Amino acid sequence: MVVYRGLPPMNHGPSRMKPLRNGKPSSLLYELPPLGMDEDALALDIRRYFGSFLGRDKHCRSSHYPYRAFVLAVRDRLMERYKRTRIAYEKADAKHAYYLSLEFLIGRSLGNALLNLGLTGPGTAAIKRLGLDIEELIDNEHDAGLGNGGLGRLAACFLDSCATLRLPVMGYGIRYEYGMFRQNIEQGRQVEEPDHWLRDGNPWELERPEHTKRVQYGGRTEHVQDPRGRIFVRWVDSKDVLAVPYDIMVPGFKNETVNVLRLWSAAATDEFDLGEFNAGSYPESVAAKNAAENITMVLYPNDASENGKELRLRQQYFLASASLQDVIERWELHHGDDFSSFADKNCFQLNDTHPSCAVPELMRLLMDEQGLDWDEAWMIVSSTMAYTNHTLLPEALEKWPVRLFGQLLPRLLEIVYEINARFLNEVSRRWPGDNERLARMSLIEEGDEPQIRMAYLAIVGSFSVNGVAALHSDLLQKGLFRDFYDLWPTKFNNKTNGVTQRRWLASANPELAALISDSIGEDWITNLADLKKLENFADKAEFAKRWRKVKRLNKERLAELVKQDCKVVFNPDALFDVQVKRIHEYKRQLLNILHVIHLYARLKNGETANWTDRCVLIGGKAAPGYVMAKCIISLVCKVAEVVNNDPDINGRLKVAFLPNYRVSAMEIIAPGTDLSEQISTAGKEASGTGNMKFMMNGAVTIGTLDGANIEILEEAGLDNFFLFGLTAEQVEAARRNYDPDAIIKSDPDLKRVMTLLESGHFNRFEKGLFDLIIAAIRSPGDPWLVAADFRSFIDAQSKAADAYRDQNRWTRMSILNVANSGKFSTDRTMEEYNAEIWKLEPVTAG
Ligand code: 26Q
Repeated sequence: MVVYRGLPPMNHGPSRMKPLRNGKPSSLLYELPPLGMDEDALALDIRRYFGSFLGRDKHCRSSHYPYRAFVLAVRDRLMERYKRTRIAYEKADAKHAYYLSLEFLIGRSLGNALLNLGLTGPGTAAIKRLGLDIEELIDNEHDAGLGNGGLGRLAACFLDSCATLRLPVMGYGIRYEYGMFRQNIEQGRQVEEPDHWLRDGNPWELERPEHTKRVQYGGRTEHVQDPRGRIFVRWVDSKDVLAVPYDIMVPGFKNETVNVLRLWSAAATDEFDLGEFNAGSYPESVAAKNAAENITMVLYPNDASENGKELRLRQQYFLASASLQDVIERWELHHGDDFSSFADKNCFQLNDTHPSCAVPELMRLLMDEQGLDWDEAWMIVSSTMAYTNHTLLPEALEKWPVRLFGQLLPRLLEIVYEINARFLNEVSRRWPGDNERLARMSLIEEGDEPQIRMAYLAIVGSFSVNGVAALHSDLLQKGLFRDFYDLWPTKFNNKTNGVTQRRWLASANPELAALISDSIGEDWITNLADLKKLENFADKAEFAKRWRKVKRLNKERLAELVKQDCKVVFNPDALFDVQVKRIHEYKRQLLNILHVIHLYARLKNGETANWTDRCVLIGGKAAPGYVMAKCIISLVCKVAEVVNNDPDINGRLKVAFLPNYRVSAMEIIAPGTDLSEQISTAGKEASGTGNMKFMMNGAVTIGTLDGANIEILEEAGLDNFFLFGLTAEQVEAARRNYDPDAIIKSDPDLKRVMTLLESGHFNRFEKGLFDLIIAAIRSPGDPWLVAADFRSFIDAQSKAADAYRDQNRWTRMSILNVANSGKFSTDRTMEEYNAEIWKLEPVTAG
């Protein structure tokens, strides 16, 4: 087979390094005795790293260097396991899955690495012996905020579970220089500050310049014939960018497995600069270099697609192309140009449509670079790609203007057109003459500005399409993707999300974890369903007492955070009522704050019979351009200011907006929460995963029948869940003749809330500040039906307050929530992905 390789060789990093004369490293270089896993060995390594590698001494006053030294000692232990794992995978000739995601919201790594390596005890002791405090060191780590929210955090939990299940799964993502922005609150307004998380270096990553890839942009295609008459396509005159990989190791729980997350960073090519330089424009060449490196500069901070931004498309293609080239490079190492078993050994999971350029890109690589014909290539692509959808909001579906796509990725556009032509052929064979259906299903949406529908591209290119909770998957099949479900019903499936109990219970809530393990053993750490055994303890007074004590401690910890970051004092005896997540109208933080205003009005009116003291915490970031979301943050802040400073309220109600909500904050928040707010308009939240973290930590949910709440309710039972609101079906019906003004008139409580809000009581010095919000609530077109669910929300809240006053009853509910949270482990989720989509064999490493 003739293989065309049109690209000049790379001149980056390793190519400048001198090769070994006989081409092989001495085995003495890489075969090492295993590192000690005890306190002594760790303490010695930490001292050596601190004094020798980092060159610090007694004058070092910062806890940063001891932290660094500790991380390096831990990383060595990850590294040796990573190598053994790789050898085991190679030996087993294991099939691999690749999780392609524009986001991995990792948070901090130290605590998790210690836990999974079984080093928490020895590490804590070693640090103590060196006269330091482990919590203080852990606090030095800047969150790796390479994600917006749910979708990014899910990717991180998935990697933890895959490593724990010994599955050969590798993550591929982008190493953004700037992660999710830091949120400051100034005068009740969100102010964004860039998150330069790599400023102090990232001791967890390892640069791998020898695996650098070249990614093409722009230029044009040439269709040329080889001597045997075969047509080949060359992508020429492109402006290329290098993708340099950085690896982060992902340990499984005490199983000797270490998988890897490979993050790509953009770098300019050398010839690029030289060309410009020889033409006499040195500054332009340096500027061009900058433009190339801009590709991985910053994470887009919106968690609903912001359409049409060229840089975003560059990022998406950058990830897809570099990752696929990387997999193919490894394939060629063992199989040369024989791709006949490629599909048996590889599987790509697309985390939403963001990496869906992978579909046409793999076609291109197989045809243009490897010389396969269309049918061979399509067979491989359509049996290795799987797509996960994470949203039901039609406005959040990604589309790219054909014009932009063609300018940036001319070869990919040709391939997309060909995929579409063949696909529409299939549709018209199935439904002859149904032109409306053809237009509906086409990968190209026609109009003034024709657009590529990326979700459709992903569906057509994949053998599996899944939603992330039962209701969500159901609604995808009945609604958004109905035509595709009619065509290929067996492609569609559900994989209900989860979270990793290692981070979200064992590590975030060590006291509760210890109490649980004390009662039912430690199996739950890798088999969460085991928590069911806690049901036997729900009515044991002694156990309940210990449970309450742990919750109390965690509430004190949370109160400390709130005091530090919000300057508001929370009383740990009060009901801690928490809603933390991205700020979105569909998530209805607004409904939450209306309830707060209702409570405030009650107190002001002396309606304090059966009162329950309550502390309400709301946190989350708004996309910088999302005006309404920012307005909602302001409302929370202003209501907090009024309520907290009103002497009539006297501490019986407290409200705080927590700035800069992030993974490491949730690790303190979830354990200290009593009531978990999951109050989205039914049919809008695909799954939710915060809901699971709260449940696992003994919070009771107040929620709608939306996303995974439905499954949480199924597991916990109606007695242990505060249910309210319209169902997804009722929401659709209610929209048709929705009259919020009538609802407000007929409900005295809602009327009173609206009167307070409209009187300007919360914005006395900024008239009109909340007009947008008031108009939204009163609009017959309000898609989120805030007024419609107000009454049932208030009633459910009042039931929650009553339940909390009976501390025995509440503790029982809390225990039963944890006992029934077993389903919501990503271990279960990953087992389902593997059994039904990836079909990998677990491999024992070490
Ligand atoms: C797309 C294009 C351009 C710019 C940004 C984006 C973009 C980025 C992030 C679009 C969407 C996201 C993130 C979506 C997300 O986090 N969805 C959540 O996924 C969770 C995990 O499945 C679910 O639990 C949540 O219900 C869902 O909202």
